[in-house]
Amino acid sequence: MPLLDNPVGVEDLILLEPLTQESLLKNLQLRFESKEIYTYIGSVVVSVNPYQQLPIYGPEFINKYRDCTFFELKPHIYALANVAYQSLRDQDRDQCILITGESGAGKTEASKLVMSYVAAVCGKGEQVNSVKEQLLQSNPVLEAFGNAKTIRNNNSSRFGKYMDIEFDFKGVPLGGVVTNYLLEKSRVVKQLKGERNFHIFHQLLAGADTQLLKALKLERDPSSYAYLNADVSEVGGMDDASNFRTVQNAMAVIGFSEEEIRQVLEVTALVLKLGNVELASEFQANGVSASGIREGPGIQEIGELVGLNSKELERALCARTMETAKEKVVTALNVIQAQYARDALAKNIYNRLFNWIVNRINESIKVGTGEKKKVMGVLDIYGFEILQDNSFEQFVINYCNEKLQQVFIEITLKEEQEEYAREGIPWRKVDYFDNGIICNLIEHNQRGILAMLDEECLRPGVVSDSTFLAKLNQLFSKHDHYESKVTQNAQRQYDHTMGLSCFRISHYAGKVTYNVASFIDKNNDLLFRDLSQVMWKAQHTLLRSLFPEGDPKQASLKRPPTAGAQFKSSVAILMKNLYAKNPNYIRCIKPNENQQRGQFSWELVATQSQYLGLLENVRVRRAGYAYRQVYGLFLERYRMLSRSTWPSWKEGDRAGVKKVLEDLAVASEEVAFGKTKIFIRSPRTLFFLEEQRRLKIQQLATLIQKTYRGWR
Ligand code: AD9
Ligand code: MG
Repeated sequence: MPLLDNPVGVEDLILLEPLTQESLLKNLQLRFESKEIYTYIGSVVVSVNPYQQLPIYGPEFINKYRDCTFFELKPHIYALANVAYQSLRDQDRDQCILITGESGAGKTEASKLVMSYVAAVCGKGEQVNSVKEQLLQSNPVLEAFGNAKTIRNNNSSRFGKYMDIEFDFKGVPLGGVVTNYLLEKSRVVKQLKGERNFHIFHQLLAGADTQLLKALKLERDPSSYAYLNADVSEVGGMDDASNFRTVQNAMAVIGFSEEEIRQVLEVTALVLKLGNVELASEFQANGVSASGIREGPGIQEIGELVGLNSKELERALCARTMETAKEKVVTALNVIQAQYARDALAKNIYNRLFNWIVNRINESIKVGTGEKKKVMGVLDIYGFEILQDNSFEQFVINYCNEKLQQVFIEITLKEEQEEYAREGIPWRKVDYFDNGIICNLIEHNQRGILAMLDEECLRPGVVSDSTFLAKLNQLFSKHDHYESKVTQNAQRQYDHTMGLSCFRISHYAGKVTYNVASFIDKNNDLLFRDLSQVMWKAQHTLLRSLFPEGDPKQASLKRPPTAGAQFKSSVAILMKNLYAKNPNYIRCIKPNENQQRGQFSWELVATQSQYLGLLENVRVRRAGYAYRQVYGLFLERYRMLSRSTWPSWKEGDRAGVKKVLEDLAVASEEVAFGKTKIFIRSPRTLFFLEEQRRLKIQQLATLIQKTYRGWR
């Protein structure tokens, strides 16, 4: 029977016959329509967002999965979490769980399922429970400050997150470390139509009692604030007021003091109030256009809220001091420049506040350095993005995805093939695309796009986005993965979709056209020194601590690293971290653009399947063997299963393994004998061996007990 005649499709895409993009999608569709949202590719879990609560989670299911091996029950994230946790605990192998997919595909929900599974099965006791609680409660806090309603997802994470959960040698959790990547800070000052600012602003206005609002000098109505989109203050199914209480409570559980919580809210209120600071044009006597703050209570209230001198703030918003070795020159800013400075300040304060919150959480959950730890990393990071207009943010996000694809390729594909070659096992060659060339195009230390961007940002003289583009065009005119209008024209290609200010990269997942407008500015990410100095002078412990460079004693003229350089180095650290661990993959898919249950859009899923490389993943897994072990260890573990090899065997490990497998009647096509290792094709055979071993041990234990009783 063709497997697709099965009304719920196959549970493991490795079993798909025939294997095509079409049959793969059809299988996912069949399963989705039967509410079977999880499907395996070997040990990889593919998850299709159901957009409805399915009765497959919670303690009862956790208990079922914790007692079973991977392929015994239906595919589930719990099964993956179980394998990862057990292998960490019993085999001492650090694990990482990589969750990828596009916005709204279910990554964050998947990461929470993994965390809650692990929390449920690892260790007991009051102290352990308090560690678990702190780890779990970091989610609502990070989501309040880092998530927002977007057109694509009502609870969209606007930052990347990697969390290491750390355990002792028995697998009991000790604590963890959160690393955050690139918060989308432009959202603080502007959102697309139909989108909202970060949840916390709305939660605060809806949930704070009158007294708190008054203390923060805020109005309850979101439409009072220029930084909030008045048309979508509420989101269906989301209770901002009750979430506000959850967040406050979570902060307390994590260990934020009352004072710290109050200060965090004051800084949040400050950002909102900054948005309402109106700037107006003024003309100076010499005809230079300058700006000033329009009269109103706002600036005064800001001063009182965070202990700032409002006159100094006005001066810093409306003028810039240039310092040279010899003198200080103050230039007036026109109203556009002053508005830009105000928004830059608001974005900077919020971004730094977010980083501070992450650090504060880490202070509470971090583990002392002395102990030996086992680690499980969970990565919930933005998937590959192709938007209508792609800018610097998409460029770095897609760069990160190239790097993740590289980890995947190197670990899953390259290592497999190389090992088979080493072991002399026949291998049907699977062609795959090695994306190292694209990673290099972006990240090469001297000649990569990021290096070119930095060079342009630091170069004296007139620098602009177009000089940056010109540089790229010159350097990469012959690169297979780079195109622009200039390189196209040189090759007499006339492509009307390519703008003059754009370049295009052929990523592993598809071509993306980036517009260079504001690349320089976003990469520079500079805040005028006047502003950081005023912030540092605030009589507010938290706000002041966010701007250490404002301290005149600290002020060195050294430039902080650019946004691109920072991102590149944090990606490098992440990669190093991932390479040191055993990877487990969850590939998330969004079934439709409407956040609706039951709708499966074929085209949309097809594109995501391509970005996630699902078909290639199945092909490699099918060509390969799921399990391998050196002969000696394998024989040691299973020789008790054959009378020929138990209790003693003297004819060599390889021959012994052969004997055990023959005696257990394991089909010959299921195994391959390498130079040093035995290879087993399907995990099911391994489970069969494990089960036989378990029964044997039980038998032996009973026998020993009986004998012992007999002695007594
Ligand atoms: V984004 O890149 O942060 O914008 P994610 O994280 O991939 O995105 P998220 O996990 O937030 O998506 O899922 C989006 C919404 O889908 C959730 O708010 C839920 O309403 C819904 N969802 C996701 N997974 C499940 C699930 N397993 N069961 C039920 C789900 N609903
Ligand atoms: Mg998310």
